[in-house]
Amino acid sequence: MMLFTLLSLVAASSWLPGLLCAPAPPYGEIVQHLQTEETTQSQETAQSHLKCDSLMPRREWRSLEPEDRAAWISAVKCLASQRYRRLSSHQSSNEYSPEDRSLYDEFAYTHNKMHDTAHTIEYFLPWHRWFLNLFDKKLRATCGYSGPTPYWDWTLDSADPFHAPVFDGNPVTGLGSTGECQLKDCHIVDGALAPSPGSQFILAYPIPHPLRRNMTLYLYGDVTRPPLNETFTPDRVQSIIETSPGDFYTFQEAIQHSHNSVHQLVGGDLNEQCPGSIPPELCRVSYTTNDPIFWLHHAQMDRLWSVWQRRHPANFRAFNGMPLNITWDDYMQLGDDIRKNTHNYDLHASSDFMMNFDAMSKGVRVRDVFNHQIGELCYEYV
Ligand SMILES: [Cu+2]
Repeated sequence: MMLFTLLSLVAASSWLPGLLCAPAPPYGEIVQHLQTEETTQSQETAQSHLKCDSLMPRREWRSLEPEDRAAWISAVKCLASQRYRRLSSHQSSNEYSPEDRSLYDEFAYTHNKMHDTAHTIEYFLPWHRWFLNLFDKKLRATCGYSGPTPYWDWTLDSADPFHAPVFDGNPVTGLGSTGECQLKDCHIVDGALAPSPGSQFILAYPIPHPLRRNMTLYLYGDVTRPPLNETFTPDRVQSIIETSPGDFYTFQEAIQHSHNSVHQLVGGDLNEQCPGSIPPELCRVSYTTNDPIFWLHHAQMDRLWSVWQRRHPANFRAFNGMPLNITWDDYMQLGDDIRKNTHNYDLHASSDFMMNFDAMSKGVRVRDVFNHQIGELCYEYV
């Protein structure tokens, strides 16, 4: 799939004169991807046979019984204990060390392989919705887990994220707190994922190592910056949900800022901070999924998309790669921003786009994940 960035269009000198004279400006292209009522109805009809027998409840981490927390953690550790040598259609010989891979590492591998699709801004939420579903299916099929992955509602912890229940140090039910950065290269030292006799949670990428965290309120430790938790307060997130009805792009871009702050606040693997023992050039791969917090964090992102989808009738099937209400004058003014953020703009963003999951899954169209209560998804947020 070729992704046309707006920059490539703007930069194409042969295209510009045509643009300026054309009867239909790019604005026409921008709006053509809006979902119409007609397509919505036909899609609903086509998908009516995909009704779920029941919906699996996806719950907030702190509301789980201790045995349910322990069950999820132990299923994750089970995946990490299964040795696995992948068969990929995108096999590459030297990006990762071939040894010591687990089924859990397979998710880091796929996330890295598909990084551009998954993180080109318009496909971010739909791609991760299916990716999380693949992870849940693997937990159930391989490790005897019965539910969907829970979510971490970080808005509830924005005032004091360091003491969030997800960072509990209980050796069976806790995901552990921040790492020991003075003596142990930020390896976590408490909770069920810390190295202990008879229990190792070792990640393969970028080199084999125990889970690392380096929690901070300030990006790069720079106290002159605004604290990271300002971006995910309940008020901030609520206002993101309330604004821009029908405009998926604007919603997703805003919520992605909150999302980024959580990665940065937790640090270590979740923020792809390179292990101290290797040169930075060996870290030019994505391994953020190493920290199991990733899955709870992305379940929360998925939940917020679901809340937004249900907040306004225009939201449920909304999908676009540019703000909807852009005028021709606005478009012409966007020039400088576009030059700075080329990857964020895609005039051809479409809910027909087939998202790729490497060897892990068939391709999935964006519009096929709009409704997580039908088809192969079948979960609800409670
Ligand atoms: Cu991702």
